[in-house]
Amino acid sequence: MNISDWRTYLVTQASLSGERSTVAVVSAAIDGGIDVVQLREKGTSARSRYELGLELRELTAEAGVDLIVNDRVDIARAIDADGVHVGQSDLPVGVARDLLGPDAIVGCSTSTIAKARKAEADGADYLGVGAVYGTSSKDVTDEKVGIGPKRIAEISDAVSIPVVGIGGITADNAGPVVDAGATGVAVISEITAAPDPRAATESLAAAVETSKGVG
Ligand code: TZP
Ligand code: MG
Repeated sequence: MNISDWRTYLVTQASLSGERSTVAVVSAAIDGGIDVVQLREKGTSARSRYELGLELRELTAEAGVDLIVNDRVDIARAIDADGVHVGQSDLPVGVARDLLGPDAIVGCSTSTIAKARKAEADGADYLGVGAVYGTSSKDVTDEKVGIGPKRIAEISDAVSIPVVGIGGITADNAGPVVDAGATGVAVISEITAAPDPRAATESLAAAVETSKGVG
C-alpha cells in the first residue's frame, strides 16, 4: 500500500492487550480494515519479537497490510517486513536505509520541526509525530501532556512526506489530527485495549475518513 493511503496504523504492545494475544489483536484489526501494523512490543526479547514478527508477517502479507518493525533493523530484515520505524535514539534514518535498501519503508519519530526536516532530508519515507495527546502508553514524561494538533500542522507544513499522528488518539479525537494535516493516525490502546478491537479499528477508520471528507 502507498504510505499516503495509510489511515489507521496499529502499534502492538502485548502488555496493554489484557488476556488477548498480539496475534489476536492484529487479526481483529485486520478484519476491521487496519492499513499498517508496527511490531513494537517494548520489553520483550529479540527472539520473541522475531517469532511474533514471523506470525505477523504471515497474517499481514495475506491481508495486504503493511508491516513495520519498531527500532530493530535486523528483525525487520529477518522477518521480511516492509520497513522499520526508528526514533531519535535508534539507528539513524540513513543507516537504516543503507541496511534495508531503497525499497524498504523507513519511518522516523519526531516531535519538532527541525528534527522532522532532518529526517526528511536523511531519506525518511514518513514521520510519526507525537505524542499528540496525553498518553500513558509510553513512559516519557513530556509525552504525558501532548504536543497537540497544532504541532502536527506545523510539521506537516514543513515537510512533504506523510505525517502520522500518534499518542492518546481515539476515534473521538482523531478528527483534529487529520484536519491538521496528518495522513493517518497510529494507536496502541484505542485498538489494543478495546473490548472489541475490530469495531475499534472500524470506528477509528471512519473517524479519519470523515475528516478527510470522503466518509
Ligand atoms: N509514541 C509516541 S506516543 C506513543 C508512542 C509509541 C504511545 C501511543 O499509545 P496510545 O495508547 O495510542 O496513546
Ligand atoms: Mg525507537
